[in-house]
Amino acid sequence: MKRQIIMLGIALAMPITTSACSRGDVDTSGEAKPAQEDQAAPSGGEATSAQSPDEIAKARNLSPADVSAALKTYMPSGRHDEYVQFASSGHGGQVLAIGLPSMRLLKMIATFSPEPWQGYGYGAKSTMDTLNGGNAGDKELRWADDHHPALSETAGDYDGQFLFIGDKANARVAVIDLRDFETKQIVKNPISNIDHGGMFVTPDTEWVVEGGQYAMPLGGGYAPMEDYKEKYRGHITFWKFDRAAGRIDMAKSFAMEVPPYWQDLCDSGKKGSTGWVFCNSINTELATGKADKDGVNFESGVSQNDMDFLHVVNLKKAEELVAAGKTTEINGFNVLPLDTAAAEGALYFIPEPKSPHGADVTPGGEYIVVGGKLDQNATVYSFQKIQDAIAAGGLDKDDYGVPIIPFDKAMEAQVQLGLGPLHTQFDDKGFAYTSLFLDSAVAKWSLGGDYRKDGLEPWKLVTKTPVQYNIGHLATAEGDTVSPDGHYLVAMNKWAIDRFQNVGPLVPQNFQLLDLDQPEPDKMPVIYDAPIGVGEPHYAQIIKADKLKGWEKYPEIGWDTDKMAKDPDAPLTGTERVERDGNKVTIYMTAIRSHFTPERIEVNVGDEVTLKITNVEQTYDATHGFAVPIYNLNLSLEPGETQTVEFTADRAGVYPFYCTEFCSALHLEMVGYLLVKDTPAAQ
Ligand code: K7E
Ligand code: CUA
Repeated sequence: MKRQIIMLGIALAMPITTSACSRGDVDTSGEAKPAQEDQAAPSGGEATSAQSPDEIAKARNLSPADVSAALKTYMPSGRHDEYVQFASSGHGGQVLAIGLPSMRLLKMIATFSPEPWQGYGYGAKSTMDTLNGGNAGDKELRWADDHHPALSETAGDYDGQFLFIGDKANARVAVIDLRDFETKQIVKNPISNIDHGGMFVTPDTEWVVEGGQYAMPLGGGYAPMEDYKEKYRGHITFWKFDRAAGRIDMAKSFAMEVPPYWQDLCDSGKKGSTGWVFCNSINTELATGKADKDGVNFESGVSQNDMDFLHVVNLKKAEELVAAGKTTEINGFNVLPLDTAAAEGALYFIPEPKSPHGADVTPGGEYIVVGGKLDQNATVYSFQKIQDAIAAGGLDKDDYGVPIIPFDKAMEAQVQLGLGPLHTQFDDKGFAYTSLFLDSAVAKWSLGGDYRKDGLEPWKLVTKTPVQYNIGHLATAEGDTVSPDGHYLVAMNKWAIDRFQNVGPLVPQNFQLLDLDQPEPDKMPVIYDAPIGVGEPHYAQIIKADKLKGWEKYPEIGWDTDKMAKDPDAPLTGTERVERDGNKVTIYMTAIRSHFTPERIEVNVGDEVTLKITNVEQTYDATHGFAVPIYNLNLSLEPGETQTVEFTADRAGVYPFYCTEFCSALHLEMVGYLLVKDTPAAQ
């Protein structure tokens, strides 16, 4: 058994290697391989003057399947996509908005990292405040490894209002307002340095759930790894979301202390299971890594046990305990202690096989599906059975006093899918779709219970589609809500190898679109390959485009994008001026096609300058930029927006500032001069 674990470990680490490794007693029959030289995909075909569809298809070497794929995904100029996929960009630190089915990139929403086009993090005060809100004390954090986007929900359906995304690298959460697609808040988890970047909302978005990951002493202090079992802990953090304010309310949020197993991904209960949260975990072995030549490294240390623990959280109960004051404070943050959570029925465990990853609740909330990275099955738990087992009582406890629900008392089905099942999504016809990392495939399988009114055998593999290559997450349209749409599935593949033109050894990510609207249920062909030039994406959610009600311009001229209200002090046409108070200079400026007012600013070296600027346009898309060389200032001003920048004019000289958006025929003339005189500022 041990050998198998290690061999599978190699297969995991080296997903697409050929015969030289990952053989032995492991079934690698389904292992994906890139196309070899001699069987490489044909070129896209040459440019052709052919005009009829048949002639074009022939000239470009397109099969009938290629032609249908093209017709299913092609979007004529000016026509809008039916869905928008919000995808993480991983350590790119931003969020991608991609139209489906065309797979066109619509926007990369600046989130955790500065982004010049959106004027994010280059002086604009609202953006600096957002980024600085995510600092860890005096550590300015300017990148993130975002994993899981989570759209806000109403009654378990996406409502198109907000998007949350978690930063694995630094245990942070960002809040994006989908009225203007701008990041409004970043919160740093005060008790942990790292998490999984997993974000999951409860069905009405009262809570944004952050699953932890690598255990550490909560609060961030030091403890030797020899004290791992006693002093290291995991957490699941529940961020309270204030929808009216559009912000996470730190004071009403709390974390649940959990054992130092590595909590991984969570999902919220839905419908009947609302009020419960499920998180898979790894490292119930309490492995602490290889400290010397005789030690066991994490890779195999964490893979010893046949079962880890699915964490089952009674969130309603946890809320009651928090309301009753049964919390402690760590770094000023409410923490529900492990022994309290365990003793009071807020936390249970259920064994889950083998290196689990992903916990996904079915649309009706009846079942929880867990993938096992080193398993061949998706394991399905029944919420009702879990409730029955809890009610029956008499449960054994783990070393930390957490009651354990026996596997066979909670398990509904195990569905043999193939190698390396990870994540699961759903459609509107009672099917589930699970990514198979080692198989490099998407598995479609039938749910049971009330989902099976069509006479099909329940809990059975229906079909698999190979993807290129080694899929991590997948997303179906609204596929983790109470009412999935089906239609499309995006496979988010970890490797792309030979699928695109070579651009050097760092290879684009490959999102593949699969068509779920085939007449035969055992067909789900890949109909589009979209190279993603930032990485590494993890999860994505796909929302019906008509649920998004983004603004075309800000509602009033002089809009404060942080407060989402008119700034009473905003410069407006006719109120432009320069005010001086000692060495403090305040400039009230406007921008309109094609000039700034004022367009000549004179200050003394050492002056402290506050510049407020309003784009007074009300025309859709009439954005102006404001860039000052050398001072590292760069704003993007959408119609109606007011921004503030503060800087010290500490370098004398002449600095032509200009508009960075080609806004009109006289855009090049949209310029002004910042003159910093070498006369020292008044004190
Ligand atoms: Cu990449 Cu959701 Cu962080 Cu799986 S996770 S792949
Ligand atoms: Cu405004 Cu160019």
